[in-house]
Amino acid sequence: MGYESLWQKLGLDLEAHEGLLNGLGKVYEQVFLAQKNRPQAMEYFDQVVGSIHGARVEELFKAKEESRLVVGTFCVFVPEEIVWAVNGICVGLCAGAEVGFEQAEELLPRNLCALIKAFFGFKLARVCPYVEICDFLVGETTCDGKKKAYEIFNSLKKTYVMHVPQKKDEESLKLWLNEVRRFKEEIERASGREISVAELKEAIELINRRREALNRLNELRRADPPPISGLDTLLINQIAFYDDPVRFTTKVNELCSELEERVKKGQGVCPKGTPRIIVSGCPMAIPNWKIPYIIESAGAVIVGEESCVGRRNTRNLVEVSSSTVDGLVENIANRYMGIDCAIFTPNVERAENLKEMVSELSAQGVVHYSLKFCDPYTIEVHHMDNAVSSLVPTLRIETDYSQEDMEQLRTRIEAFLELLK
Ligand code: BJ8
Repeated sequence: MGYESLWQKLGLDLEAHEGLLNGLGKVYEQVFLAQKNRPQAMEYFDQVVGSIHGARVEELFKAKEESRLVVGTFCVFVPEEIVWAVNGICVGLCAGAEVGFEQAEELLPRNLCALIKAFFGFKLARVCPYVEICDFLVGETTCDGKKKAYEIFNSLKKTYVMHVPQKKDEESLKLWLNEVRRFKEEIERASGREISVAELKEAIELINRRREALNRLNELRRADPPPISGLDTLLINQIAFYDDPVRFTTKVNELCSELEERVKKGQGVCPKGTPRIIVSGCPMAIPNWKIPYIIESAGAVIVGEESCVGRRNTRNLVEVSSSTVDGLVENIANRYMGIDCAIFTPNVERAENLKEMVSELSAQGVVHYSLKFCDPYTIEVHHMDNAVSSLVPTLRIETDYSQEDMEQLRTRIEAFLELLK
């Protein structure tokens, strides 16, 4: 593939890394390439995955040689606009595979969500070039698992932690605004640059454009039949976290133009009348495709993701109407406080947002998805289900990254889809 020397420079375990990429390639073929009626423009996203640890990592490596700051994050609460404003690069890092778990469990309890174990596992097994290339990582005080795990992770890789409040009152917003200001100072210090109004506006517009392109894509899924599968849309949302935002936005818009043509002609990824599902809950980091794969290979189509790797990450844009840096920072803080993550109490907007999605996307069923040991989402299912179960049938799933429960999940999902016929 030609990237070995790069991976070696980054200190990867080449043998383990090769095993990971080979495994990923096989799964990708089975899950994505075997789909029928895929849009032509998916070719770009297939290429991105085909070179998942190659071309983009090389770009980051070159950026570092030009002294650009590269920052890794694990949560959509980190205001990436501030990193882009110093001509830095922000990379979303959450790992979605059972890699290095044995090593991770030497440092962490076994009964911890797979997402946290995976980001430790990828680091400890030395198979993620993105973690290695970052100057530092940014964590957040969201769930207890992540909050406490960052204390340990900091000894493996420098980790700066943002304080995310747990309520949405006025005092919490003040706290959060100060955190965003503190983060801006940290980024300015690390990059050696002071952010100007023009730079911050440009960065806000850059990320707004990416969110708008993803929203355009989501809108197109209202059609019956939808012009694109849930699997492909999830993949695009996953790639959004690490691809170059300008190129990515262009490619998503090109795809949307193709999809608009499909919708006009009544062409879809599945027959008209295919059961339409929304998946709601924990984020699905790349390459976590287990549940969408089961749902779509069982004959339904996913029309929306109520998730951070989905609508939660794109719903709101940052206002650009301010002529001062602090005014723009305030706009950023306001936008991010609108995120309806389950770590908030109460979290009423989330149920409202899910209801809205069900109606806008004409969904016929909701699958509540939680990672095992994720308290915030597993507990919040109660309210979420109360909000939508009178509108459509719902199914609660708790799982992890292992493949052992595949057949059991398939049986439950197939039985659920029978209800929708
Ligand atoms: S804004 S959802 S990305 S915190 S699954 S690690 S919550 S125990 S990922 Fe999240 Fe930010 Fe919220 Fe989104 Fe903890 Fe649950 Fe694990 Fe989770």
